[in-house]
Amino acid sequence: LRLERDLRQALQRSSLQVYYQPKLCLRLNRITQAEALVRWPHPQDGMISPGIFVPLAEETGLIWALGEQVLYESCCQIAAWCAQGLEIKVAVNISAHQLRNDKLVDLVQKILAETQAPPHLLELELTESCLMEDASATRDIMHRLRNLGITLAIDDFGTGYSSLGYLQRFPVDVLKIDRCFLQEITSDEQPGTLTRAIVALGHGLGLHVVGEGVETAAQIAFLRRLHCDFAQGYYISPPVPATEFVQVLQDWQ
Ligand code: G
Ligand code: G
Ligand code: MN
Ligand code: NA
Repeated sequence: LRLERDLRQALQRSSLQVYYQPKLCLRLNRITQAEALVRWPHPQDGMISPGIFVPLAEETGLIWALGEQVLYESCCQIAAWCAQGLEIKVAVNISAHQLRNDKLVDLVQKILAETQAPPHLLELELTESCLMEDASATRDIMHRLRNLGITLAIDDFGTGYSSLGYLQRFPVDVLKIDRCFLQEITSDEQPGTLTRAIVALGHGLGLHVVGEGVETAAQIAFLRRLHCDFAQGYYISPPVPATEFVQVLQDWQ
């Protein structure tokens, strides 16, 4: 209850922060994208993880305000990087609660217009569970979002309980392989059968594929051999504040 009150206050004061985790383009060997990850610097409890307060925000209806602030902040950052001559595509996490509301399309359109962020530099990350409920309404919202010029990714791919059929029914551009699949790759001898299969599946459908949770050189080498498109994880960089992002970008150049 205290946490809910504090979160409400943090949203009123716009005190949530957005960190950016780089994604390495494996073809160019450069950082060209990032995932926006919200952070809450709590006055007493220190930095609180979204793993704790995003579910709270979903239960209390605060997720709409939270999502709006993260989208706005991310689009401002896209525009700020563009002004510095940096084209960084930013992916924002969207929860099922937000996708269910068809005001999401208007919100994204309004924020793109206000911030002047180029739509092709914004991606939304949806989880498989987003696609389970009310398929036709969700598909309609996804088509309208894509008509704004943005792209859509499926996050944590392979951990949902969905049938694979939805990949052909919903308009998606990117698959993000859940980090549990890469964890089994501990040396070059390891098979990584599921990772290999997911990359082939994604490419077969004409999608880009992102390997998540890359923590070792062996894992990134494995993704390169599979011609996976992007790698994301602590081996490349943890999520960092925008002020540190350009340094990480240069370190990888
Ligand atoms: O950053 P971290 O690994 O602690 O994130 C934990 C979870 O919180 C992840 O599943 C991530 O997708 C989710 N998350 C992070 N930022 C946001 C956000 O802005 N909106 C939503 N809906 N989820 C987020
Ligand atoms: O569910 P989602 O994929 O949005 O979650 C992203 C979360 O994964 C972020 O909160 C981030 O802190 C975490 N993360 C990012 N890279 C790594 C990694 O290499 N290993 C692990 N264990 N977690 C990671
Ligand atoms: Mn994500
Ligand atoms: Na993920």
